Amino acid sequence: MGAMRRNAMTRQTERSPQDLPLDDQEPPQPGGISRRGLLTSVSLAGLGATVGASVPLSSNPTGIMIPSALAQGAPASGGAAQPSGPQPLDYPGKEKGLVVLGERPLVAETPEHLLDDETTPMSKFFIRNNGQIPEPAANPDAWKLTIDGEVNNRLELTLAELKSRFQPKTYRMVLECGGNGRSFFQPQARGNQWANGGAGCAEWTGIPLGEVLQAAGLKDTAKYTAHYGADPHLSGDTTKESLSRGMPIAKALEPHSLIVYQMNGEPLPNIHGGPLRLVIPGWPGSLSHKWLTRITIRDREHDGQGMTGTSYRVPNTPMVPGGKADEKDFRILESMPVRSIITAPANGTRLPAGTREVALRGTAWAGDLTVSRVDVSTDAGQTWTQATLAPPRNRYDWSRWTATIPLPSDGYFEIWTRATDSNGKMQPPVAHNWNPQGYGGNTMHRVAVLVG
Ligand SMILES: Nc1nc2c(c(=O)[nH]1)N[C@H]1C(S)=C(S)[C@@H](COP(=O)(O)O)O[C@H]1N2
Ligand SMILES: [Mo]
Repeated sequence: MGAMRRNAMTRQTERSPQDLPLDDQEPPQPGGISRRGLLTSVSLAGLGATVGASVPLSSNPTGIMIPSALAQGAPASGGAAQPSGPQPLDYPGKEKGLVVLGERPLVAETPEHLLDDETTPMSKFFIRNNGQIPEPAANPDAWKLTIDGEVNNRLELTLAELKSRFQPKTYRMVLECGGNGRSFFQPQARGNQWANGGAGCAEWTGIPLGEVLQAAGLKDTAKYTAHYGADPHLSGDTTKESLSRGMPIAKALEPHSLIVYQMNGEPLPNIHGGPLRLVIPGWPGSLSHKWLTRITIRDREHDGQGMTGTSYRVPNTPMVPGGKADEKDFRILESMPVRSIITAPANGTRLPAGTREVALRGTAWAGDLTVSRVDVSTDAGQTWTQATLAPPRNRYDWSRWTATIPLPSDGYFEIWTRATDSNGKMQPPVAHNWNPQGYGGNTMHRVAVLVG
């Protein structure tokens, strides 16, 4: 993995011969290996030592999981990753169990079984970049943020001034990539092939964005934000933004929309946008701008990098999967859909013969909404058992859940989980509302266990 490490460390100085596709538009990985296959082998690798033989899963072309005997592509178990297999992340401060989905820009996801902590530690938190990773700030307190556009008083604040002028808030909140769950779309959608690990839930400390906007004095014409950061475009072209998204003023004024400088009580690390980033919970992670330098208030919807075409947009009229998109009929994806994942046992766990029940742990969240219930099944959804939800700490926190379910016999089981949101919408069994860049995929999560 030395080579990977070097790549990660030298990325900043690389120059691309041509513009790489941006905003989750990377083409599918060569080799045709499905993300589900890759993920399986990753969790198996982590399990080999403690549970012996493991139970690979993969998927057939309809996206339904099938046992390994019928699957192709995934290495059998254990050992070092095959050249074509999952690439463990090698990055300072990060667990090797994270899986690299792309090296340039650096993108890595957290396998579901590593999201088993109440609060996701920095070491396990997913990474999503669209451009280069900037050099760490030499003097974080001198970092400057500008608020301009449709405001009465343009503000230029250092991080030190921001901290001294405003009252900080700390909330535990889910940050989730808009493409989370993308790998479950059929046919394959464009972009990083996330399973369910393009998400994490950390304690974020910062200043409510709304208070800073009020201090700048929003004009009546203020309608939408536009976010800018210090990460250079992959090509090195200084006239281009790696990403520049925005949101309606009402979302910006929500008390949980924060300008963040601490993650889990520590100064925000460079890889997560330190010293200063936005955290805009419930909506696609791309709104949570890292290395934040400027917010421009606009009198209309933003049209920056990642706002147009089919980027972070979904069709109003359901389209034929794989068909041609009518971009005029697309709308911006706002609140993320409901999702539940099983965080223990890990996919591929082998339980001793005679085991007749299994304790499950998991977590669920629902964009702007709350999770009203989580159910689990061991018979492909014929019967369901309701899980017990722990109360979230604050709005936008995830809901940890537990359940104990009977295992009627030895043999092969798949445990399924599905969450229902506070509007009564439940996760579907297959990815729904296909779109070219695969947003909003929230299929039920499944793990395989073998008893005996
Ligand atoms: N400046 C900047 N901010 C950014 C991005 C980026 O490429 N550049 N990526 C966004 C996307 S798509 C996501 S999902 C989150 C990921 O945050 P993380 O890397 O801290 O997990 O950051 C967002 N903020
Ligand atoms: Mo994202």
